[in-house]
Amino acid sequence: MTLERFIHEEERMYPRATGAFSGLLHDLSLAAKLVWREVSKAGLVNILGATDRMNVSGDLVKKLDEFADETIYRAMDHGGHLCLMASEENEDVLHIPDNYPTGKYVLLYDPLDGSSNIDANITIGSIFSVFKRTTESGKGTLADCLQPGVRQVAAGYIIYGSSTIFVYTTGNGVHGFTYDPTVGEFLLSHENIRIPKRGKIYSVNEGNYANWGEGIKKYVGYLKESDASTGRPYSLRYIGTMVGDAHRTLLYGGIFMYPGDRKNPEGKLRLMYECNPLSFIFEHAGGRGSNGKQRILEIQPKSLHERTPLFLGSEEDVKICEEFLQGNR
Ligand code: AFP
Repeated sequence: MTLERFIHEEERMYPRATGAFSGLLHDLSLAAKLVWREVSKAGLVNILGATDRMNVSGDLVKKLDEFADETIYRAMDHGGHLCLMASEENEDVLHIPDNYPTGKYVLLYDPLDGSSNIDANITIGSIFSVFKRTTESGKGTLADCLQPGVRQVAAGYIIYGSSTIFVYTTGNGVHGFTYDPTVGEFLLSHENIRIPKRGKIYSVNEGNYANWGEGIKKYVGYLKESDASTGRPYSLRYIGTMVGDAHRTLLYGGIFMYPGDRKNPEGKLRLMYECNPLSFIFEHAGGRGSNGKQRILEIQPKSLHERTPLFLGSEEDVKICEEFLQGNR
């Protein structure tokens, strides 16, 4: 079962579908293949290394980030399905060129997540989030983007790891497709992914411990205590690429966290480009995404690049974490 066929079979469940949504997913899968092609040969061509430009988050932009950013934009700009895009690499919204038609969807994407891992040949990924526009017609506006995550109509990521996997949901289960370069297609490999109710792995940058609040310190202490009945002590795994850490958490269960701390009260991860799409996927796989106080998907965004603390994973693990954060344990 190829990704293409799967998308078309899903479309048949909606007799009134215009095909726009399927077209959009098709364009995204093409963008994923193009990015995969460059990522997989990054060590061979002179594409590794930094450019001299800083992005809006103040990080040094890598050449591969620029390539992925442009590739996704150009794969998506002319299909007539989108009225607007926004990328983690660009401060403002990205309009559809005047010579192309606009459509009813909005795309937000993180073109290359985990870019500081590129030069070490460690797993990286791309993340996307799709909304229906809220404005009636014409060019989209910022308001079309600033919708709470619960209104997403699709979300997904592509993980460029030991193999390349396209994981997405439109609300009918979470499905994963592994890229087979010999046929040039993503093939269904992980149908209807369900995250275990509780896991045995936690994932967090513990180097920030000194700046954490009491709740998160206590929770991580709890995970390290020995108690066979709850699978503790948990193992620690941390890649530093959210897509990689989240993908492992989705398959094996447990919890991935990027808490706020004294230096960065809102943490590091971006609500629109990282936390919303991953929370949408996790919820549709039976998991939970929280900022410690509130469901991530219910946060009303105020700006494109805002950040939020994130606790993402198995339902029971995230609930216990919330209890510690709220001082109830
Ligand atoms: P980069 O794209 O700058 O490597 O950042 C990756 C990321 O946004 C996310 O993918 C990781 O989970 C997180 O940052 C890692 O951040 P720390 O290096 O602070 O642990």
